[in-house]
Amino acid sequence: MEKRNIDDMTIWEDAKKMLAKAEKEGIETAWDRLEQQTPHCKFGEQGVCCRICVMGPCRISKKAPLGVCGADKDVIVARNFGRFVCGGAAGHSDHGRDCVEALHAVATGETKDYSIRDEAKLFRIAGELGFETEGRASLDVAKDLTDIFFEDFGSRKKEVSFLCRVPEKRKEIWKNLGITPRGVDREITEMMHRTHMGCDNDAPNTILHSARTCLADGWAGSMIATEVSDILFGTPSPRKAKVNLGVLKDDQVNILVHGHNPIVSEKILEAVNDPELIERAKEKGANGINLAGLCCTGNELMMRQGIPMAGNHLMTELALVTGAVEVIVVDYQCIMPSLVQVGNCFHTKMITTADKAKFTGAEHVRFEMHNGKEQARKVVKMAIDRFAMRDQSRVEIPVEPVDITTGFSNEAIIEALGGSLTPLIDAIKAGKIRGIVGIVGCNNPKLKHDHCNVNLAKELIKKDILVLATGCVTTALGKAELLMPESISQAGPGLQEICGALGIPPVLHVGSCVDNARILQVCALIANELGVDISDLPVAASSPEWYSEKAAAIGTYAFASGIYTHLGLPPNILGSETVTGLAVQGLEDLVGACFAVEPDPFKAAELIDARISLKRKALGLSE
Ligand code: SF4
Ligand code: MSK
Repeated sequence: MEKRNIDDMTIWEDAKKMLAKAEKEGIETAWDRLEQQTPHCKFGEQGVCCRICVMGPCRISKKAPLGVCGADKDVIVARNFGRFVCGGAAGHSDHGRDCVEALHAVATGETKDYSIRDEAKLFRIAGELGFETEGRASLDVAKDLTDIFFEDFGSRKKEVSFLCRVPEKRKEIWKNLGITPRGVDREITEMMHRTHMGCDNDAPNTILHSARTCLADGWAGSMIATEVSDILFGTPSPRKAKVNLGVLKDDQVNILVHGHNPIVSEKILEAVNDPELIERAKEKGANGINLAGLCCTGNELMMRQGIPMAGNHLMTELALVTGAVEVIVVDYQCIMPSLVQVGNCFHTKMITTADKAKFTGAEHVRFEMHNGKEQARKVVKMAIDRFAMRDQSRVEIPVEPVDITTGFSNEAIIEALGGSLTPLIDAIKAGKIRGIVGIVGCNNPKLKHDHCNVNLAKELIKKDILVLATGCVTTALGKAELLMPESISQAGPGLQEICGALGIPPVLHVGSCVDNARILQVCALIANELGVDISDLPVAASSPEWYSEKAAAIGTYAFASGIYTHLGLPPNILGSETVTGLAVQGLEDLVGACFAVEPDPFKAAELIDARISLKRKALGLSE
């Protein structure tokens, strides 16, 4: 691969300045390593390399069309895709289980470090799942709720609990196809079983179970993660925050939190506000302690507490290149191992907190339910002590931060609408809001950083399409100032009128990766209100710059739920016409939606727009 010009690598000023600094100081980044890895292995890219037994590895070509066992390219591609999305479903869902364990520890008195911050939501969800709450103590209800959620991970149920939210028509489709999600661990285990040598050797059958596994993620693992996080840490409501590398402070102790689960970062937040620790920082010559987020841990803290966001996936290394970060505290998922090395180029210490996500070279401070507060104080003290090691002459904070609005949980959206979704549905019917699109996911150095994320959102709002953002897309859209009410001037006239009247931006930040479950729920609520299926709605999903197994799992549960899903890059399935055909067309006949792949954000906007027009017409709605 030819060396790329910095201007072709990213659209952001802060990223460009830090890339230039990294180059000058000889610090390697993901872009450099991509160059070293390019061209990628064609067999891997096409998905036709099989490594699941030691008669192989086998790679399929014209000369060798079958693996040693006789598996063809369709079987191998389907198995690889199944295991790929299974990894993503496992990631989200194991995060969900950690949240349930935290709530259980609170309910049983095992910990006093955490508590229930949104009791009303606890009771509301308990009621929704059909058990008695009248006159009961909240800890009692929480204990029962966790028992139900633990069962959602197991194999004793015929369907996961939140299927009560799914429109009847959709449930019928899943039942007829045999893909109703039963239990998170059950579907994940079965996916691994099916893809063992000598089991599921029928590509469409394997793909259908991939859908079932991901539905267990979307409607159980992720949904449970979101709802329990709200119960424990509070349901997000609109608030202001700041974004980009300018949120770092050159005169303060800077602590970054990175990963996905708020269980660690919420305790770090408490510790940085501890007057005793602030005093200690001042004694060491700092003007205070500054906490900022990265990726989805950043989203969780920003949504609920307004903590500033330093950057998204491709900004994580560059945040350390500022030279201003004392410690980076991580939980799990999307954390590049290279952060240890980049940190070592400065005084920055990486601290891991979860036994399931240790990094060689990082310091491990194990967070458990009973010691969250104590461990957080320890981490903050370590950061303060490192402030003296900072070489101020190497510090460069490249830009001023940008304002954003965050906190649009479903509850907050309904409140902004005056108590129900009716005004939103009326606006959709009247064509003022022509449709809704969730833009979600990551960055990928194969694509110009945030170019697709930002331009797709801009194009869609111009077409009167409301955008809901989660994950790393949020930071991109925040930096582009699309998350401020003032950005309605960039929206079409209908969206301008509605968002203007409500005082909300045309792009709403609804959360982190697991919070895509909030989007599923909104779609289900609208479909139920209209008495139709989710696949009948003028809605779509998009992950323009995705990279991860989790993003593929999200895309898969989105289309299996009936939501047309755009991807900026294809998954590694192109080696099988059967699997590719299913993904981009065949599944449409089965589940009423499919994937569309288009790297150009302007063309992608046209595709999504055409889909929304089609759905509006079918519902008898005017344009
Ligand atoms: Fe090769 Fe079949 Fe083994 Fe895969 S399962 S490595 S195709 S022999
Ligand atoms: S962190 S999965 S890079 S959105 Fe959720 Fe960002 Fe994608 Fe990770």
